[in-house]
Parts: sequence; structure tokens; C-alpha cells
Amino acid sequence: MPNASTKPKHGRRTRRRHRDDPARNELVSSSLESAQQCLFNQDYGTAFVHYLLALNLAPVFKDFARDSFRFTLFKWSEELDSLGRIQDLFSCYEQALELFPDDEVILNSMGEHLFRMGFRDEAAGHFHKALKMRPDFPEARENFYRVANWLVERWHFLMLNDHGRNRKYQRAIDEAVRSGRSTVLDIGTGTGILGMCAKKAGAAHVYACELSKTMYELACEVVSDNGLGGKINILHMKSLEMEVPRDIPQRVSLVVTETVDAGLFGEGIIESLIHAWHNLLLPRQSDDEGSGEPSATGRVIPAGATVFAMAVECPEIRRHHSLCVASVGGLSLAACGELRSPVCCSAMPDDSMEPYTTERLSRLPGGYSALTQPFTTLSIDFNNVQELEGLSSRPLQKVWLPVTQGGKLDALALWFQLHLDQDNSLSTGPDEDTCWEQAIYPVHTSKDFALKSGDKLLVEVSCRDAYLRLCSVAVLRDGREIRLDKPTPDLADPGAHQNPEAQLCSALASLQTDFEDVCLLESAEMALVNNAEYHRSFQDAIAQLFAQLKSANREKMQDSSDRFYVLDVSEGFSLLSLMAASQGRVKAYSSVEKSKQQEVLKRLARSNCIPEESLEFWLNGTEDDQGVLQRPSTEKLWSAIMLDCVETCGLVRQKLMEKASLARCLLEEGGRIFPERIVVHGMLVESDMLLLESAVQGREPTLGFNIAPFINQFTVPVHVFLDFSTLECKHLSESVELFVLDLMDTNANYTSREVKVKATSSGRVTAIPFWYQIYLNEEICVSTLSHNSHWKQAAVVLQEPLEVGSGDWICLTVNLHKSTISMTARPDTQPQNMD
Ligand code: 44T
Repeated sequence: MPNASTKPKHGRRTRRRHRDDPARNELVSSSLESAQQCLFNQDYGTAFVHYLLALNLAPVFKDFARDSFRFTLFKWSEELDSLGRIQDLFSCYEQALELFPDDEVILNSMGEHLFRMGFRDEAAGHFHKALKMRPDFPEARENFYRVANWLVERWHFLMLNDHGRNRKYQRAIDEAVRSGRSTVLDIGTGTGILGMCAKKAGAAHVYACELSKTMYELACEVVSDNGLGGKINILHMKSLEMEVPRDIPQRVSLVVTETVDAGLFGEGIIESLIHAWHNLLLPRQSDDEGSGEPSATGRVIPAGATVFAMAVECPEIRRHHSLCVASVGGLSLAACGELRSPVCCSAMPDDSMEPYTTERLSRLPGGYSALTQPFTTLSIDFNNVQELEGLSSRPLQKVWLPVTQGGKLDALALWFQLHLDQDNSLSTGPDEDTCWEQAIYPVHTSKDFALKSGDKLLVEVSCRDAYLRLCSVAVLRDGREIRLDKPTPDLADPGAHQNPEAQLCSALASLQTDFEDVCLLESAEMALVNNAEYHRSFQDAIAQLFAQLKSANREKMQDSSDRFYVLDVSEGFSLLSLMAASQGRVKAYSSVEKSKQQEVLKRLARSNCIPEESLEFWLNGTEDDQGVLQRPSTEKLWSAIMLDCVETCGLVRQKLMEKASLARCLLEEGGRIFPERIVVHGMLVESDMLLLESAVQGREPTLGFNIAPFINQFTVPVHVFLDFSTLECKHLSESVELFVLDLMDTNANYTSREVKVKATSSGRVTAIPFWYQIYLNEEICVSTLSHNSHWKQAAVVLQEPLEVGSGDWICLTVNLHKSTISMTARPDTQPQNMD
């Protein structure tokens, strides 16, 4: 650590004395010299210490030594990283930033380390600061774009753009403040909007709390820009940690909050409100009852909620959460045990499982059908603390729902109405014109089971560990009960329900045996396993490659010990190595890391008669990333390497091209990389929806407050996880080829390309959705846009919409920088002769 006493204090006198101090000057120059010598000898640790000493003693040399200092820091931190000395690595960066607090390169690099260690928020803060220091710093910009979605989640834009919602909150707050509630706490203030509404309505004291550091800083900026700086006291903390009088001087008469997620309770509103009623709010009933003075009592906006749910059939949900295919790529999956997503709401909650996921039902490709009427699952009064406290101890509620339409029971969907006060409420229902998603509780039943009209579905509703849990338990059909919480509903014992104890024992037993066999896959991995077309394409491409290699090496293949070596470096679960192994005389290496998933592959190998030694796990025992791409053994090279090139979110994987270059060097003669080429396609569209999700729109202030310029700093140019097939938009062109990435020949690659696109309708180009044709070889191609793909699409959202008339030509500049695609669009002024 730099010694504080060696730092120049203040004033000119001190500095002059330093400059004139010969012993000190001597030390500085000898330290700088030693630093350079150590650098030359590649002794980065010692060089770093010398630089720290010299530059702390003589800051005048900082500019002169900046580049060498950075170089030393990066080299030394690489070494510390590879030695696993993470604490030391970060303390070096901290010392470096004490010396160079505004150095964008150091900030960005520290952000990258933080990111790799999983500290996303902190990483993002560093990228953001680096970018503020130098807005044209491309590395920091790309890093920032990758993390901006976590820092400021995209729904903030949707909520601020939802004028109906904003106005209703404003009216409810106005009314409460006008009726005398003049001390207000905004829990989870986000951009500060509800707190500002309270102040504007005339509240005497407004406090706000926010747990996210980025949102807290944003709220502070917004509030002070709106002239409310000293008037709203914003705290960077979770409401549960707040105390009177330590954090706020007095109890408040009004709490306003919108800490609700699609499942209502997922943001912890129940716990927050119980805590608020006990610690932060005035009691609901004043001691002096009947005085008619409301300011002595406490109240919450929203006052309460009513929760609804219904059973749905939805193939899109099904293929993301359950196994829907019996075989893929020539492999029978009969022996794989139970494969399903971790989203599961069982009677016995488990940490590894999320009870629900969220979707906008109206936007799911293929749609959905309601199998029951919506039913009221729960009503809750946020102004009644006893009710809030009683929620988790409420007995399990059993609801028998008449099935109104036959179909597969894929999920229960849940939404709610939020009663802000008596007059204002919001609905998050699937038929509403809102930005809200619904909570989806997938049902993992056997493949062939379907509900029939006239059945009765038994749903159990409970509220445990802060989540609302919905569990489809049984179906009553023709007087017989079919259990759904067992693997094969048809085998259910109709008498079991008569004895609750016996029922519990059998439920426990079935759960225990189940878990032995259950292997969890993320929903995108599940959709990939269900994608028969993807596996068929790989199967065919591998078979063609082996046939080519065999005919090229006829003599070699006569040697019965000779085999093809295949490496699958897919991220997450993948069946590709097993498919390759099933083609015989192959040694296939899989990068699947999780032991449960490896067991599934081994089990499938046995059941598909693939010799055990044909499949190996590549990453077993290798700790670092460097080990991922190597030769199979010193004397062997790969016949095929399968690269996972596109992320589920619709972006090209980071470092794909670097990986491809490395992979090419590890191929035997005639060996291939799969895929060999990726063609990016896109289309011009006009989509207001994409704009609403990307930035606060319009020049009008939000409820009279200036918020947009602050939150819009977190706008990113590429929107991910898009479902292009259900995006509300107007197509303004045909789909066009935008870019080609050649993985077999990097020399063929370029980093920028101009593409001319003809508008087929007139409108405003607001976005360019894009997707990929992944060529495994010349003929076989997989599209990330296909309806059964596990991939979503991405879209470039233009900063400024571009007006086009039908027949106009638009010139797109497409850039690829370190696997990141960016695009700009401008009217093409050159006359076209190919019209
Ligand atoms: N998402 C809705 C959730 N917080 C909305 O840090 C609807 C999602 C959504 N702060 C699509 C559409 C929509 N103390 O900034 C967050 C959070 C903060 C707290 C202090 C606490 N106890 C909490 C709890 C949360 O509150 C803010 C809002 S929470 C979520 C709101 C448009 N996808």
C-alpha cells in the first residue's frame, strides 16, 4: 500500500520542498530505473511495487510513466490471476486506481476482472465510469453494453413509458397526500418517480430507499436535476434494514411502492410491508380513534391485490420445460430418466428450483389456449399486517377447477390486479394492453396425458418462502382421481387420497426416488434437446464428413485401431458428442460439465449400444479456459470440432472467431469445424414496441419530471432475447444477407460491410432484427429463426428512426468487432441501376 505519509499533502510549499529534496529525488529515479529493469526481466510484481513507490513520491511523472505502469499492472494481474491470487489482484487494481483514479483503461480492465469473477454490478460500474471518462473508448462501450441490462433492467423503460400506470400512481398519491398523509416513504424508488410525485403533491417529508447502487445513484441525479435535491432523502439500502430514528427521523403516514414482479411477491413485498408496518409506518388505527385526523395513521399504496390464475395449453412453454421427443439425431432418449427445466413448483420447495418463470402469454409463438376459466387465487390487503403475517401460515388452499376445454396441461398462468386505492388499479392480465408479463408455473406431466373437457383439475395454492406457489396436483375424471405429482399419472392409485398419511408417505417416496433420476436443464437447453431438426442436421453433416474422410484415407482406415476424434465444445448440455460417437469408430469428447448431465449421457450411451470408451468428458480435471482447445493427444488431431457459435439471446458468442482460428490449427487433414460459416440475415422494421423497451420515448417529461435523459444513458443499441415471429411490427423490407462469418478461413473475413436494402413499404425504420443461417457444410444449414429453435433473435434499435418511402434504398453499414455486431443505417443517395 502506498504510505499515506509519502503522499504530497497540500500547498505549493510542500511540493516545492519535495522537488528540492535530493534524497527523495534519488529514491524516485532509482525506483523508476528499477521498475524498468524489472519490466525488462519480466519480473512484473517487483516492477509494479517500484512504480507505485516512485509515482506516489513524484506524481509529476505519472503522465510520463502511465503506459509502462498500465502494462506492468496488466502483466502482473495476469500472473496473479493464473496463480489464483484474486485478493492480491484486486488490491493491485485499487492501488493503481488511487494513483490514476480516472484512467479509463485501468477502470475498464478492472471491470473485466470483476465481471469474470461474477461481480456484475461492480463490473458494470467500472465500465460505466470508464465510458464517462472517454465516451469513444470502444472496449469500454462494448463491455458496458453487455452489462447495462443487468444494471438497469429493461422493464424500467417499459414502466416509465406506460403512461396509464404512471397516471394512476400519481392520482393515488395525490389523493393520499391531499387527504393529510404528508410523510412518505417510497420503497424501491428506482428512478425516484413515486417519491417525486409525493413531493409534488405537497408532502412535507419524503424519504426513498433503493437497494441497487446504480438505481440509487440514478435516483439521486434525477431528483436533484428536478430541483428536489434537498427535499427528498434517498437512502441506498433495503427497506428491511431501515430503522427510525437512525435512517429516517420519524414514522411515516404513507408508504408507496411498486416492488412487485410478475408473480406479485417475488420482489419481497410481503416481508417489506410487514417490516414497514412494525418499524417505519404509523399504526393503521390511530390511538385517538374517531378524531378524523388521518395523518396520525399509516397507509400503503398499493392498498392490496387480487391474484388470478388459469390452466393453459402452450407448446412453446412445453418445449422449454419438458422433454417432448422420444429420439433425436438417431439416439433414443427412452433411457434418459426425467429431463426437465428447474422451474418447478412442487409441494416440497427446493433451492435449486424456481417456482415460476415469466412470459407475455400474448407474445408466445404458437399462442396458447385456456383450459379453465381464470379463478381468483388470492386476495391480499397490504394495509392489514395480521393478514400479511398470516399469509405464510395459511393452510394450503385446494381449488377444484372445471376444465372447460380439452388439451395438454402445460402450465398454470398467474396475473393480478393491483389496487392502488379505491379508485385506481392496474392489471397485469394476458388480455390487457400492458407491458406486464405473467407468471408461468410449468406442469411437468407425462408426454401422453391430456385434460378433457368436464375433468376437474385440483390446484393447491400456498405461500411459502415469499413466493406464491401453485401446484397442479390431480385430475378428477369419471369419479377417479389421477395424480399429477407422480411420474406416470395413469398408474395412480385411486384409493390413495383417502388416507392422508399414506398419501404423504407415497408422495415422499415418489419424490425421493424421482430426484435420483431427475436431471435439470435450463429452459434453453431443454428446447435444444427437443429440437429434432437441429440434431438431424448435425447427424447428417457428421455422417457426410466421416464418409469423405474415409474415402480420402482408405488405407489408413483399414487399420482397425484408427478412429475419428471429435470434440464438442458446446456450452451447457449437448447431445452432439454422443451422436458422433454413435457413428462407430469414433472417440468423442463432450464438454458437458455437470455430473448429473454426464450421467445422462453415459446412460444414453449404454442404452444406444455405444461403447463406453467412445465417449469422454473433455473438461474433467481441467480448471482453466485455456484447456478447452487442445489436441486430443500428442500424436492425434481432431476430425471435427463443434463450436457453439450463437448465444440463446441471439448474439454471436464472444471470442468465436478467435476460437475458430485456434480450432482450425488442431484439425487433421480434411477435418472440419462445425459450423463452417455463419450468414447473418436481417430486415428493416417499424416497431414501436422495441422502442418502448429500449428507452424512455418522447420529449414530454414523465409526469412532469425530467427522467428520460438520465435513464436513457443505459440504453443499449442491440436488443436481445427477441421473438421476431411475434413482434408487433411492420416489415419494411425483405430479409437480406447482412454479413458472412467464415470459420474455416479467417482470411476470407472482413470487419465492415455495406449492404443496400430496398424498402418494400413506406414507414419509419426503428429497428433491424437479425438472425443467423448456420452452415454446417455447403448444403446443411440450421436457422436460428426456425420455429422450433432454442435461439431467440436480436435487433439493432436505431437511435434516430429513419423515414423511408416504398422503393427507397437504404444503406446499412454492418460492423463486426470482437464478435459484436453493430449497424448503422442511412438513406442511400447513390442512384440504383438494379431496380
Ligand atoms: N418487473 C416488472 C418488476 N427494491 C418491477 O432494486 C413490468 C418485468 C416487469 N429497494 C417485464 C415487464 C415488467 N428495499 O429497483 C428495484 C429494486 C428495488 C427495493 C429497497 C426493498 N425492500 C426493495 C425491493 C426491491 O425496487 C425497484 C423496483 S422492484 C420491481 C418492479 C413493467 N418484466
